Amino acid sequence: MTAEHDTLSVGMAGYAFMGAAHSQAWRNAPRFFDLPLKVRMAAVAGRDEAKVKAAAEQLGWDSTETSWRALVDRDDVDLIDVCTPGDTHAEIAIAALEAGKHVLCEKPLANTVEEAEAMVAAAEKARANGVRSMVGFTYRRVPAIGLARQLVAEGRLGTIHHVRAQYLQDWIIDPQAPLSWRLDKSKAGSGALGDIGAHIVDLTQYITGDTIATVTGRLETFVKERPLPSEHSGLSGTAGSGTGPVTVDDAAAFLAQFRGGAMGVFEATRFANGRKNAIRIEINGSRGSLAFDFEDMNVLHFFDGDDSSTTAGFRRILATEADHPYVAAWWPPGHLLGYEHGFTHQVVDLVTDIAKGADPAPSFADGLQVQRVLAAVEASSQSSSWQDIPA
Ligand code: 4PW
Repeated sequence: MTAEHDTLSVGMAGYAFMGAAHSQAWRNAPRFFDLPLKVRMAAVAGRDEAKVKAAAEQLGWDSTETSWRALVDRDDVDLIDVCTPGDTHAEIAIAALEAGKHVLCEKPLANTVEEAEAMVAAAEKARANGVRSMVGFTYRRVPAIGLARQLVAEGRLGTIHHVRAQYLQDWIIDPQAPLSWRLDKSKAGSGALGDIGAHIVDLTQYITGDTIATVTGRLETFVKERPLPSEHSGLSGTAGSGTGPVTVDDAAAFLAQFRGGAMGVFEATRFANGRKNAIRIEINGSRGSLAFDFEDMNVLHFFDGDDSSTTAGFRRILATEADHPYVAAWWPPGHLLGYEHGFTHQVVDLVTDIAKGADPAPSFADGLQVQRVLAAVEASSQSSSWQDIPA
């Protein structure tokens, strides 16, 4: 921690889409929530000096560095927030943990199981010295998702039989959409599987409190060659001249068996024409069911099997009451929250745990477990077989 022990001083690596989302979270969390520590947005790092300076100005960082290593070396930085592509996660996070800095790392934790294992080992070693780490499965922090988990934990769904989850996007349906880093295996590790499939693996395990034991699936790349990008922005960027091969999956589909006995059906795709960021989850249990869609993220649908059959039906719960997770700090009921609030809630939980000396969740070990599921789906697609995930 900094000279003043009441302040958590943050350094962020990367400043694109995720960097912007994290920046607003570091800025807003102390303004809306009563945090146990002050937050200082000390520095942001990026390779291009002019661009990183402009980003710092726009996103609200006090200073800049042109390498992540310089950020890790700074004495006035207590926490490193890793918002870079997956191929750099392990190197940055491990160096930061070894330097005694807390780490928040974007998902998926790494590009391979081996990298994720090394990150977990570094996190466990650093933990002995009070250093904390967390992986950014942000959608856990949507109030309706928190409510879903609560209902399952209270037994309102009974024994879970079915877990159905889809993450549907369409931002590369145009074959002329450029070959951004998310379509390059050496940078991203995998495609729809790791980028968005990782979220539904984490979310379903989080809501049910169960873990996936075995999977069988298929990966598909519909467009195998794309224009090289002239510029990256948002998810995709703009096309330049020349083309290159797409080295990741455009879509992934898999079946899963949960350890507790539930059957899972999963689908992650960037080719669901018309679906922008639909994270759809439906869970059916012996006592009830619930359903969620991120494109209507303030709502949780709940079917209570104990209701009288004459009036039973899915009820639409608007998860904006003060007693729903995180909501009390924001607006009156019915005044909706959005995509960015999950990132803010993530910062709130992380800062609170750091101050308390508690272990934040999801941990790097949770990130490794998701990575193992992703690797198993990939192996299953290659071998047309079921693949077990170690407990
Ligand atoms: O939630 C998704 C992310 O995890 C976003 O829609 C984009 O895809 C950005 O990264 C992933």
